[in-house]
Amino acid sequence: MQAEVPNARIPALAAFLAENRSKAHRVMHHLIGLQRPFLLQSDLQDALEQLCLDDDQIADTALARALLQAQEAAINASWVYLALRRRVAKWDYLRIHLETMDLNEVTVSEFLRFKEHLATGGNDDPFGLEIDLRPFYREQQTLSEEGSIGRGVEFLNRRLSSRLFDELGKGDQRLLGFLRMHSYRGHQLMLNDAISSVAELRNALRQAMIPLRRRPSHTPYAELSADLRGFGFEAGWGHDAARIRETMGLLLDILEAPSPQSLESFLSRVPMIFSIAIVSPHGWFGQSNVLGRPDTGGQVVYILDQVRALEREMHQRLAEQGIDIEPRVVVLTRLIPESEGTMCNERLEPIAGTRNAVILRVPFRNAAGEVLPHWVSRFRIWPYLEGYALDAERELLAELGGRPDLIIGNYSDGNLVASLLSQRLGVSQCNIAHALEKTKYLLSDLYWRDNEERYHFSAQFTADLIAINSADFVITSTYQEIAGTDDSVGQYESYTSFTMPGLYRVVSGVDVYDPKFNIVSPGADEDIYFPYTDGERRLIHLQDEIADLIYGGPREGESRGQLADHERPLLFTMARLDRIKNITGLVDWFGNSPELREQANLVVVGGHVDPGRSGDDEEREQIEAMHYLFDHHGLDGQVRWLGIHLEKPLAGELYRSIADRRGLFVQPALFEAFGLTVIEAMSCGLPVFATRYGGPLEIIEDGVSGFHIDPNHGEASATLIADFLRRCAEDGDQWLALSDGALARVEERYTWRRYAERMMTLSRVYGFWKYVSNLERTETTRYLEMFYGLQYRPLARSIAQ
Ligand code: UDP
Ligand code: LCN
Repeated sequence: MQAEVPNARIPALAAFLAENRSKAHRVMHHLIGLQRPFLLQSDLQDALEQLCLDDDQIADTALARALLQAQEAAINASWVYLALRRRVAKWDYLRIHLETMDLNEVTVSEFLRFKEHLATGGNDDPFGLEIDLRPFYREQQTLSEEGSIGRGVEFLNRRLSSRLFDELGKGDQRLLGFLRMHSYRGHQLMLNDAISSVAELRNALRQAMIPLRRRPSHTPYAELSADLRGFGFEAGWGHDAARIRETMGLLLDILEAPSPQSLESFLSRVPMIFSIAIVSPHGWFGQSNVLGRPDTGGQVVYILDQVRALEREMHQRLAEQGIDIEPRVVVLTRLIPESEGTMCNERLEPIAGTRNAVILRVPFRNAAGEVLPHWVSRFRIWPYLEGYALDAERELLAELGGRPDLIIGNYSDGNLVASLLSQRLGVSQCNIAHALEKTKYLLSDLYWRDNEERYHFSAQFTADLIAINSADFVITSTYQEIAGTDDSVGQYESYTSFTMPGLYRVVSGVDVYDPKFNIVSPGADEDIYFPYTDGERRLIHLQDEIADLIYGGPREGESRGQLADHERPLLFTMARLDRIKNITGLVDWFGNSPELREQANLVVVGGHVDPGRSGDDEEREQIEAMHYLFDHHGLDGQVRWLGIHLEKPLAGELYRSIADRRGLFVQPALFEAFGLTVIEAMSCGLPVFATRYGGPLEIIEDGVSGFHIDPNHGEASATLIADFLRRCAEDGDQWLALSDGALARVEERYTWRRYAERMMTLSRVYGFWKYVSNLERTETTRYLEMFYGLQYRPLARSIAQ
């Protein structure tokens, strides 16, 4: 790892403060005058803007530049503490004395302590627990370039291949050991006992290649197996002579001089993954009637599509390697007896569109061991997870007839259960966050106690820290999910340092330069979300139903608003009615914008129109807010709100129908971790205006494949949309260019085919890595076990069951 270059801004800032005391004082005085102990990035920027209006020389000072770099300020009567983010995940902490203008750099621990002091009104604990995982990060194992973040597997391939090379005999020996350990239900694969040393392996490879070269390329493995076995090779090298030759050639290359490419190609062929367990305990997990419910959103769509893609890929790889085994994928979720018309009370449900993947549901039990009948919000499930993990393990082993080869966790709860299962079963663990709650709610760590009753973030953030650090690898949908952007903190990065006063302080919780992070973006089901121009595949029989949904009259308990003018283009949005999705925000912008109201109608699909049908407090609040906005702005003739769940084929056709009418999709979330609806709309060729906070910022190239909007500036967003509609009315090519841009972007980056291919390769490379470097993680595991036992368990147990 290269030594970090010091932040050049700091000496410049010190000099400025010393030489321009009165100017500096003016800035500081303004910040103190805001009378807030904590200022976030946007507050600091607003304050600076204000100051620059009064004095245009401030903008070009070292102090202004430092404030622009600051993500946070903590202020008391004597000091301003600043957290500067020099670049992605590289932070400096400093403090400025308000009278003397002295500047000192402080450690992250000191910075967090100061925050604790302010947040608790001086009641901070000088002996509070400090969590620091830095000593466990091996220097040589971390990336150094921010551009490499999220491409961990490439780094690992390079390291692995050079390690195999450097350590010559030792590295080869490890590879040999790895190849000898593969078997399936007692059947040895790859190598048998005839080969016990690297020299024998090389020799056997050369010997086997001679007859193999003489045989026609398409000679099936069955005709070659007896000869190969004689040399020491079992099934797994390929389904025909050509493939076997290639695989053996790759191994010979590696033994000669390993390169990252040959290592990855070789490992991607090793038959290691026959069964996968995918863990998603909390929600309504099913194939129908579950979407749009609180807690059950994109994660379910993602997992079901993922299962199909992974099973296909596993099947294909096993077939190519000449192994006649049906891969298994099991989605482990919760059995909910009071299933409200869903299949969530069924123990086993086959997954449509797969050969034999299933949903396996295991119930939660209360402290008395009784099955919990009702749904429990994802924010309150922590006390059930340990018992769930044990029950699920038993059922999983019975279902698969053995342990899985990979465990994939989903969301904070699934990742924690995946950690427990992986640890107990000795299986590789992959985490997928979908959304980390920490960055969604401002100051959710510092003021954790205020949110405890409703959200129990203390347990969730603790679980996150444990799961992230125990995972063998982490899949993210975007770069920004890991490390943010130049201006914003990444979701994982936000776990690097934070404090929950009275609980513990984290000075190093996650290292986003760790090669465990990999960006593998999901796609949208291509059978459902295809371009509006694909006439042959269009579901024409749904057109009347869609026209009725959009333009029809009232639907009892399911709709509000009836569109008066049928000629206008449609703005469409669809999401769960969470506060963070900001659908009410969009309706408000629309209501407030005469330009938008003149040019377009708005169609909203989400939630329930009748608050009595919702079992979720936050959703009910949003429903009430929607009704208020309809009344307040008089929207009934211009907004159609459908509180229904659409089956996927109907939703796909709806996106396309909106595109037929030259409409737009709007995703106005205050924060969106990734945003599957954005991908779905784009896959249908529907131009998208989506939030600049979160995944859509990366998915969409502004002005090329959609537009970014700022949900905090509704008026500006409404104007942007209205301007685009006006331009499209004058020149239809503008709409077409955006639509084509969206289609091209999705095809290039967001497909399940690419996802499955990457995922299967990653699991093998990390499996190999785990095998060759297993010992090195023991210390981390022990530390995490302690953290689990002493912090997580009491927090989880304190939540009422
Ligand atoms: N969805 C739906 N009906 C609804 C709301 C959402 O079918 O009423 C689907 C939508 O098509 C998408 C998923 O739910 O596939 C939402 O995923 P996204 O990533 O946009 O948001 P999340 O709900 O996961 O936060
Ligand atoms: C959860 C979210 O909040 C979305 O942004 C993602 O698209 C979804 O999960 C699937 O990963």
